[in-house]
Amino acid sequence: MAVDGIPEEAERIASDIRDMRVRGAGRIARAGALALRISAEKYSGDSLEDFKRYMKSVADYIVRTRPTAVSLPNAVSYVISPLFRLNVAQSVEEAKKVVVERANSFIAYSERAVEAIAEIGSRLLHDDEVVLTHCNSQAVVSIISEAFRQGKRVKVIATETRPLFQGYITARMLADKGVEVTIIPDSAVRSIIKDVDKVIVGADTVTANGAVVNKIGTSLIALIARERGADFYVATETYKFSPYTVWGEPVVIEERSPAEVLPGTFLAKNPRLKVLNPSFDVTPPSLVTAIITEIGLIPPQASFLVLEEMYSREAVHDTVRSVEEDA
Ligand code: RUB
Repeated sequence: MAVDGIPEEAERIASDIRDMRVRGAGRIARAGALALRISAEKYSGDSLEDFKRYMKSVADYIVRTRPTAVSLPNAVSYVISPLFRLNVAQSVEEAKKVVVERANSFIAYSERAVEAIAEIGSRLLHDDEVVLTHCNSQAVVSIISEAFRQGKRVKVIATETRPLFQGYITARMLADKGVEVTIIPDSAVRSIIKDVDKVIVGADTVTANGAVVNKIGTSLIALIARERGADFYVATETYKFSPYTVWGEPVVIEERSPAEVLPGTFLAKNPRLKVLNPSFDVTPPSLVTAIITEIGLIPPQASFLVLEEMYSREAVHDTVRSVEEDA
């Protein structure tokens, strides 16, 4: 249920995330931070306690839009958690300023992180290599684009990515930059893996033990890459590492509508048919060569250390180091 008084723009961002007009874990996180900023800026009451309660409901509402990518609760928590610390703001105006600054800081950090990942990841790619990717990840596209910009003639194989075909977005983005891209059906991966040097995929969540949650089909590709001996890299910003998994919380795998898999008319004619449409799967750390992050290339087994570095005991809910600290 929508939140009373939530501005139209923030409501639109929530429905854009829910209906996947805004998609991909990084973009979702930035959109969530923006929705909180807009909600704070447009708030017109003068009770600090009411403002905090209102921001908490907006935050919960935004987090509920899609369940799997931890970048969303991490971003939301980064933006509003200071409000709930003692003496951070004495008035609604001061509290609004805190939210606006934290949202801007998150968005700036996130954009810089993708650039850093592009820089680090591009060093792994060499002239004439063939890279296979799955779904549409901004982190992956930025790595391949950067390698291409440096003059490396990398070729890309993009899976279609059923049922919503996000692979077409990847293919178009890279082809527009001049990269040679070949689209394959998801089921062709094992047939073409002999031509692939490296697999690079994005992530929605990385757990404390280094398992990677990404678009459905990713774990099959990882298995095939292992069978063939091809490197399997994951490109992700550190705010996709899940602090919740440290405490044993399972990652919720989003189950989407059957209508994404089969046309409604077919379903209507076959009412006894069941359709499963899980949107993500889990790749175990043993199948991941390394994780490319903005703080460097890390083995999946070091994921807990990344979380430990990101979270101090005092501020367990701050999900990214502030841009100021970093500068
Ligand atoms: C997108 C997906 C992407 C990750 C990483 O799934 O699985 O690989 O979100 O993307 P959906 P990015 O299309 O269902 O959102 O690197 O852009 O954050």
